[in-house]
Amino acid sequence: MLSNLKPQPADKILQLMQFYREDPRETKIDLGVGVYKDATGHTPIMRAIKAAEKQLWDEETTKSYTALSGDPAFGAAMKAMVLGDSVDHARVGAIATPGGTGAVRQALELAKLVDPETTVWTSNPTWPNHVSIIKFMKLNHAEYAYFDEASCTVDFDAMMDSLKALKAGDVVLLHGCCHNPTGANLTLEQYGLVADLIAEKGATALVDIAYQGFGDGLEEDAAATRLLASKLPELLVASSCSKNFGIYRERTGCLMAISETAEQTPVTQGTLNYLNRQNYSFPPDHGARLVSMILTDEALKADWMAELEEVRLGMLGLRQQLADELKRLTNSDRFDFIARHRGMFSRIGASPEEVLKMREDFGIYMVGDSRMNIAGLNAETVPLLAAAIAKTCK
Ligand code: PLP
Ligand code: TYF
Repeated sequence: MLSNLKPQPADKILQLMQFYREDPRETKIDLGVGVYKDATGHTPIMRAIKAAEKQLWDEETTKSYTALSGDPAFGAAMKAMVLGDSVDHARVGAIATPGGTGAVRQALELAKLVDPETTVWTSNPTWPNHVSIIKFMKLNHAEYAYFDEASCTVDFDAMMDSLKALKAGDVVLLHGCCHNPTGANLTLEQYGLVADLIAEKGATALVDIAYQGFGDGLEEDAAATRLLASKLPELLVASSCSKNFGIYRERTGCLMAISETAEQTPVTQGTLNYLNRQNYSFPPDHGARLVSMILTDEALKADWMAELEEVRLGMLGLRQQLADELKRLTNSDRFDFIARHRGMFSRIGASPEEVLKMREDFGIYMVGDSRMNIAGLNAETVPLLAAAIAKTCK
């Protein structure tokens, strides 16, 4: 059997991590994989996570199975954090999943269960794993226009134009905030217009929200998801705790499925539980438990929010510094979009050749589509990056 296997294509982002490690230059700068790093290049464990882990070590009395949905307290805490009071929580089914990726996968499993012929729409571009999972599951895939390469902003007219081709039953995958890989986001008003179109066409929206708290703030970043939840009869939401709680390797995510009525919820919840059982049985608990401990304890939550805010403001400061430096060096406002983008990433509109040249000449590692991780910078490396961009990008 195994001798029949063919090599699979490598993940370009993870491959870049390897290239970076192998580069001996001391001045190299890692702007690749989407992991938060502080000014020293370290990915810290958040204070509230450490505190919750200590408390858990003291208080946890069993490691027995939880429930197929995961701990219901986690689902409740995630509904509150992501959805707020935009919908009656009695309409929301929720399962813990292995990371936000698990939540996306389970959302697509749900769509496939209803209709294996369904078409899933993603933005062009999107996080590459969206497309590879859709294809791996043999679902139909379509793309909607999203990014204007010249201005590095959202081309909203083109987006709406492509979504006119939506059919009833299609699934539209939207980034809830902090679009990956571009950093360019819809305004709340535009999300509202997208929601109206999705409703008119009888399609289903699937929101992937992996960076809540990294853009404009914890509440602000949830605003689009909440608007969609309040406007649409049904909604799927895949939420990740990897970045905003800094618990990447714990694999903590949540899929929420909002039914039109509370009467539907038991069947929706039962189906989510069933999907967990078919795919991996009980979901991981450790990260989910830390998250629900933090979100339900006033002091832990306040400390977590304060640290998350430091992280967010740090990235915004780096954005502004980089945009200012590029304005000075290029004597133009061409790169002003970097300060207007939100989240960890900005796609800066450099060609693959220019990206490679910056890697070879300056040891700057960004993804081939010219996506850079803002958190890979610090106040000292921003001028080096700005100089490299100004020298390399036509
Ligand atoms: N969705 C997007 C757009 C992402 O960038 C990520 C990032 O890692 C995820 C989902 C899921 O992350 P994880 O599975 O590590 O929680
Ligand atoms: O886009 C990123 O960099 C993050 C991390 O297969 C990531 O979302 C990258 C690739 C991958 C899984 C996670």
